[in-house]
Amino acid sequence: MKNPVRVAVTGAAGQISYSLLFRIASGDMLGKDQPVILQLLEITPAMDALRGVVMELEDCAFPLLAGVVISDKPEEAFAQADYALLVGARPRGPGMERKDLLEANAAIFSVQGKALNAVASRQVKVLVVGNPANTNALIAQRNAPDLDPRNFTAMTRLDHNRALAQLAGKTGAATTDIRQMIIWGNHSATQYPDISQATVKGDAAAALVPRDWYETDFIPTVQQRGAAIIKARGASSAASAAGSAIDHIRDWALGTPDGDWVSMAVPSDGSYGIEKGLIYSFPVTCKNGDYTIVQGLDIDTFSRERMTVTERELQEERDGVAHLLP
Ligand code: NAX
Repeated sequence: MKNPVRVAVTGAAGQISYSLLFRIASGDMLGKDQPVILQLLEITPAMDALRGVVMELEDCAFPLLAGVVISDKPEEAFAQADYALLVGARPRGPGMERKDLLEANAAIFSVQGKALNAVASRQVKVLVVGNPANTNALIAQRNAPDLDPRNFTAMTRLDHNRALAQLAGKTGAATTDIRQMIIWGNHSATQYPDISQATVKGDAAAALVPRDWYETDFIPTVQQRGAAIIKARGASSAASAAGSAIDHIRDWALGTPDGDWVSMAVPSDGSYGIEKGLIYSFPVTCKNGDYTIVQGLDIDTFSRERMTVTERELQEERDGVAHLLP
């Protein structure tokens, strides 16, 4: 058996974590031969609820769960962490402006970035799920100058999976028949779900569906799926968000399949003309625990316009918290 790895999860008493923790502990994320130690962070008022979650984790008697640590102090929860899933965030409260939300989260993610910098493994892989995820990841990254900036990522895998499901439904295919889906940009309603490179059973997806469906149905449905789930369920996506976080870390750690790629929001290196440094969702392949942005794709005018809209939104979010970035 391998040595256990340390997986820190924030917002551990929340609804996404209620699905996520059990799947990590069962081996869905890092493999059925990889023991894990869960290091769970919550705010002080949620520590009792978190103790209840830990009781349930114990009661599952997961063979791979080598330990559980709980804390309301980031320096304890992130100590020597190999993976950090930053799920907890401040939700938008009544009367809160977008700017207030950005600032409240900037405060949380700057503290957590500093703590990761101080105590996490030097190779820690960070996934930010808590919204606004891309900008929260940027804030954490900037506050962790001693860690590899490339190891700070944000989640657009849920959007990627939603796009696969919509295209599969329309073409009568299975999601596993589809390759090379892309989500560009921000995890928000400006994201650009792009099927121009996608194939379904080897055929170009764009030739299989009406252009009008793609532009006026597929794109807005994927962009607005989170809101549709809140409307139907009375609560935001949780199990699907947890599943996508599992997919994101699993593929980053263990690799993407040959001939396919996934979408991850990662620090832009200037690829496709996207401003360097923004945490922007690109198509990436993963191998040996590292990711590479897919290069050389043709970008037509339709795509370029949408890629720029979501880039601008990320620039605005960043400029809104610029005074809090070191
Ligand atoms: P919940 O409100 O159920 O849980 C969040 C938990 O985080 C709470 O238990 C809270 O006490 C805790 N928390 C708040 N501040 C914290 C801090 N400073 N340190 C540690 N814990 C803290 O929300 P949930 O439904 O689990 O969603 C969590 C986040 O994921 C939200 O920001 C949500 O908007 C975001 N989402 C992101 C998605 C993505 O694709 N990137 C999709 C799903 C989800 O909407």
